[in-house]
Amino acid sequence: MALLPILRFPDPRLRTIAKPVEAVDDALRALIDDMFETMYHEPGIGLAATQIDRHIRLIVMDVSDDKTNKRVLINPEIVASQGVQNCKEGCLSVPTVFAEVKRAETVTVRALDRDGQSYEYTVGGLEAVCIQHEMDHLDGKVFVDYLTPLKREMAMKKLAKYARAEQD
Ligand code: GNR
Ligand code: NI
Repeated sequence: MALLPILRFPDPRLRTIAKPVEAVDDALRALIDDMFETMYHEPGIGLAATQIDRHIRLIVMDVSDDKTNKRVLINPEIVASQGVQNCKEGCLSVPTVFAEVKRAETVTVRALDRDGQSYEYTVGGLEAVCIQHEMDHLDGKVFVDYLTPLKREMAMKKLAKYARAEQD
């Protein structure tokens, strides 16, 4: 197991469109384990492969606070969505910045699990937000893209200040 470095916005590699996973094998499962370890360590509720500079359609998630809701989504597709919700989002690639984003209230997602089996489920609330946030990463999108130019500018400044403070 290993902790993986997380790309930081505005790293251009976060703009990469991820390619479908071709084989769900032991090498992929080792990567999944490392992604869970990294996500729990941060801590975060989700992590897309894009964020660790692996440009394949792979997401790990756990919105519980006791590690009881582990989810692996390989080649995920949103097959239905309903309603609207606003949620204050954060991102491990954009530390210290939190902002409201409008998302679907519930989503039905189809994906492969860590054994390569297809499954489908419908969720709402924070888990639905997280799925949409992570799937955006796979398409090269970051939640700050949805902010108004002014809020985005403020986010960029806060991030730059944080990066400087980290260096000293
Ligand atoms: O840890 C995370 N928390 C979070 C909170 C609200 C909405 C989305 C998220 S996802 C984020 C982890 C992350 O950056 N995933 O890409
Ligand atoms: Ni994120």
